[in-house]
Amino acid sequence: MDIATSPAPDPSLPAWSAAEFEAQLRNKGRAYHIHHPFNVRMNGGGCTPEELRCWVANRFYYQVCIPRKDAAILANMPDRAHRRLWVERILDHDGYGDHQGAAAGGIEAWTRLGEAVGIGRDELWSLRRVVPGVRFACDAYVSFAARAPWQEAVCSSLTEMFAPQIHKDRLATWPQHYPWIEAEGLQYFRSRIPLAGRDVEHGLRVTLEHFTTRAQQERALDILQFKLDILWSMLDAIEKACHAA
Ligand code: AHQ
Repeated sequence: MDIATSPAPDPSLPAWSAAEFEAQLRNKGRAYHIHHPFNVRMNGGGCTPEELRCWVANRFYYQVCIPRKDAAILANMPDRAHRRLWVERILDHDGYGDHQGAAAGGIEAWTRLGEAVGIGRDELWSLRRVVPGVRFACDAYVSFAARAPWQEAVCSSLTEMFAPQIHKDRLATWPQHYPWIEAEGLQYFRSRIPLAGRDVEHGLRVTLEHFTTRAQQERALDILQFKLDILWSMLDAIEKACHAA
């Protein structure tokens, strides 16, 4: 599958410098789901416990799709140096070693978030609460990552340039607005802040090195917009389903 692309730019236009290209990528943050009305309402304390449970249960599907998405990219990576960095992302979510405590991985931490908001492990892992729009968006992400050239799939992960702020917002607002959620349940958000920074360092280096002509750089912006749309449409589907909850 391919993504919607903007009309080809004037071929005489020069490529952006690396600094300008990075600024263009970061400027896409205006469409990040931190600005989605549901996210604004959630971090403003406007969600009911049932709406939070609905969000956690639906975002769980995104979380369990991430390591599968990353494994698909890994399979397309010919260079060991890149694979050595990329494989860390899978372990971050699936865990490593004895899979206990911090080594249990992000999916386990999200399961603890589920229990903290009142969803049992079996209920969360059953995926019964995942709504069609969320399943469709996540499956589109995994499908794109598996089929696109690995550098394009890496570029699509760059929404994480904006992720530290959204995690910090939750850590800053949920304890005050949702004191009934035990603090341990928020560990996932705490853990992602340094990991997102590490991911972006590698992802941005690959992107700035691979997309060098103006047309390629415009495609990189389209790829990032595709992923921004995935996150945004997930919240559209969650808002519709959860508000009804
Ligand atoms: O918890 C998140 C995560 O592990 C990742 C990996 C990365 C990717 O490979 O696309 N993106 C991502 C994101 C995570 N959390 C989202 C959130 O709002 O909690 C943000 C999301 C992202 O910005 O892409």
